[in-house]
Amino acid sequence: MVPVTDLQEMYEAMVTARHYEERLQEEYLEGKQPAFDISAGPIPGELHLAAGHEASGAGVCQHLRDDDTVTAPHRPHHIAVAKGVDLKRMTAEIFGRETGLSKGKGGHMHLFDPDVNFACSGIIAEGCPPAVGAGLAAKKRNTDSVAVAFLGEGAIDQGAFLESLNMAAVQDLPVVFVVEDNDWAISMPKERVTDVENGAQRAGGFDLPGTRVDADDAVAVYEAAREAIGRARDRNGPSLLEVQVHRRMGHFMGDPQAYRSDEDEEAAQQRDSIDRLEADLRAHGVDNETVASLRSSAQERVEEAIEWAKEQPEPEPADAHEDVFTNPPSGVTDSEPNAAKTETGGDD
Ligand SMILES: Cc1ncc(C[n+]2csc(CCOP(=O)(O)OP(=O)(O)O)c2C)c(N)n1
Ligand SMILES: [Mg+2]
Repeated sequence: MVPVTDLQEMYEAMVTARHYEERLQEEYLEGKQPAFDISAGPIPGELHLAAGHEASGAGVCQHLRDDDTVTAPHRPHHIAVAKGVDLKRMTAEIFGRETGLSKGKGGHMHLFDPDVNFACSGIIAEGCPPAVGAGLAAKKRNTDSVAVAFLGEGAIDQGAFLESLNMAAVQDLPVVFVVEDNDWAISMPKERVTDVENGAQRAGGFDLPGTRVDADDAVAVYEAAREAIGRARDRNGPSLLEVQVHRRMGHFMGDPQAYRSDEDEEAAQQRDSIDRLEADLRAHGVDNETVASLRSSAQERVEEAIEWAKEQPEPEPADAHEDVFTNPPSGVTDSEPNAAKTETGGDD
């Protein structure tokens, strides 16, 4: 049995994430055309959208508390929304504003919200070792909190992931690894780089349980995640859950997807877990009015966050070298913030 309130909360998280990204797209494209200038407009830099992944974030995070840790990859918005990351400060971060979660220095791939123990990174599989660390901390502190590491199927051959699975298994840690399989790693189809069709099989090599579900059915994701997270919370060890999601868009905004057939893209767009969950809600007796109000309150929240973020101040250039691990290169002073470019020949 799935409590209908859980279904409603998942639906709310999913429509919030979808609408949020639709609005981000509009904001992102401002000023970038006609020749795509990635550094122009209110959201400079890359933007990876997760349309078609929403059921994975919502179905998993529905079982999590604020004190549980989540690490996410470079496509993080649907997971951040479902984990309860502060939407206003997240948006300010994406817009590079001073009141953003990381004072506007991280951008959309580097969102950190210690209030709900959420972090993400643009480095593939990077979230796995910190999730294992959080699981180890929970074990040592003897709490019942858990850690979840989300990653893409393109990361399942990475050492960081495999070593993390091993460490979690050997130490019997409360960690769940959630692989979002959208069949693509940028332009690379999964079958060209990975020997297994079902990534959950990776768990077998570490004597851990592995399950695969399809995100078309958000309720199935919810149920599989309930088992995996319950197992971790009850201190019965780690596990791996692979969720088949669908990449409805390009790898990043502006990706012409010349490598992908129209049929593949259309097939992804036709499979929408949000529509299916809406039908599930109705089957559970939720009326049209309630569904409409969940949608409109999600839209209002998104609008408020975007409006608030756009009014926030830009960071001071002089603060660029604060909150970083290394000192500025020699010769760079607060009064000469661009000197590093001259010295290193670039800003990579
Ligand atoms: C360690 C590392 N190697 C390579 C990259 C470049 N890169 C960025 S996204 C990506 C593909 C990721 O594919 P997947 O894990 O399937 O996630 P998806 O983008 O499909 O959600 C790669 C290779 C990186 N960011 N980090
Ligand atoms: Mg992928």
